[in-house]
Amino acid sequence: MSIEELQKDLSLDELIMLYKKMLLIREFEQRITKDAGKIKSPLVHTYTGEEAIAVGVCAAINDNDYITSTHRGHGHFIAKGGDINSLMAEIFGKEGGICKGRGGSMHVADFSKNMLGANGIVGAGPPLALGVALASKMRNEGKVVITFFGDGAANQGMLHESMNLAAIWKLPIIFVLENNKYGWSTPVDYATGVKDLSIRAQGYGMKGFTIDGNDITEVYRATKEAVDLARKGGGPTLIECKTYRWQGQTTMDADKYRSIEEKEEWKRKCPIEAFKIKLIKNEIIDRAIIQKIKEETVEEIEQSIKLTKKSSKPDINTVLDDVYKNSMNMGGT
Ligand SMILES: Cc1ncc(C[n+]2csc(CCOP(=O)(O)OP(=O)(O)O)c2C)c(N)n1
Ligand SMILES: [Mg+2]
Repeated sequence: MSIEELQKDLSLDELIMLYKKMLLIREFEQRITKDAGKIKSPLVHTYTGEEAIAVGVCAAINDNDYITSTHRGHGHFIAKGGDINSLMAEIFGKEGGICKGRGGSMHVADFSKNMLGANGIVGAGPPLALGVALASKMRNEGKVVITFFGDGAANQGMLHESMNLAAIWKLPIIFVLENNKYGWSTPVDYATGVKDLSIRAQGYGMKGFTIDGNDITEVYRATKEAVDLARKGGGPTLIECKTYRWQGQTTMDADKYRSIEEKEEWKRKCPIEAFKIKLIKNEIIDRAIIQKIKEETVEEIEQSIKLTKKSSKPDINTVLDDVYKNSMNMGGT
């Protein structure tokens, strides 16, 4: 999709915001990667290289629409409008974190933004999203639900059960498959018998597209089409976004299973650089604006590091607060 076409939907400020958000995700994660040793849980999964997906998808939905995320959830959290100070503090296990330091990187959630949570269980987001989409339909709310998941999760039974139910009940849900070529160290072409995973949509009677997940304009266009269909009662869509993660599976991964050439090839397809070049060509931003955005972004992140350092550790006496719901209050037994 060209920038001119995108401009029919988005203002200049909104286009620049897409660039800023991708950069914020990139810089945020590169900064925490430097401090990874201080994070209590060593399993921090970065989204570096995949930023166009979260930002492009979230630009095509409304604030009151929902998302469910994965173990690689910082990008989804930021793209849905989550506050980076509360994200930073959560990752470092501090009281000021969005889940008061109880969740950590893999369980960030911001219900005030309808970001329903990252999830340490691969493939567990789609069935949760299915329930939310069913509620939206039964209450006639007109809200759509996006569920992000990976190529590894694409082979999980719960995903397929969710796609089947979503299709037969025509639920307003969009399955966003982030195909970064690996499920941990397992290559997708070893684990899967088809070239394009979106073909699986046909087996459930829903629409499916495969797109370049590093091109934010394509991600936006495909999501918009799926959202329009879902809001009209046309049911779910599967969007497969081809992409690549630049870093190891986690900050602890030696990452020996991928060649240097392959990593370099994908770095040349950087989603942020690609969008930046399009914006410059269309005279929407120039070198001075780019520099200013970069400086502001770095400053914002440094401020959040300072706030995180000041935030206290959760008091051990409150360890069970907000973790269990009193079943009597829920009408249970
Ligand atoms: C049910 C389950 N099985 C296995 C794991 C261990 N695990 C964590 S991430 C991961 C790979 C997931 O790959 P993919 O869905 O492609 O997402 P990506 O990490 O590439 O973003 C695995 C196997 C898990 N967390 N949950
Ligand atoms: Mg993967």
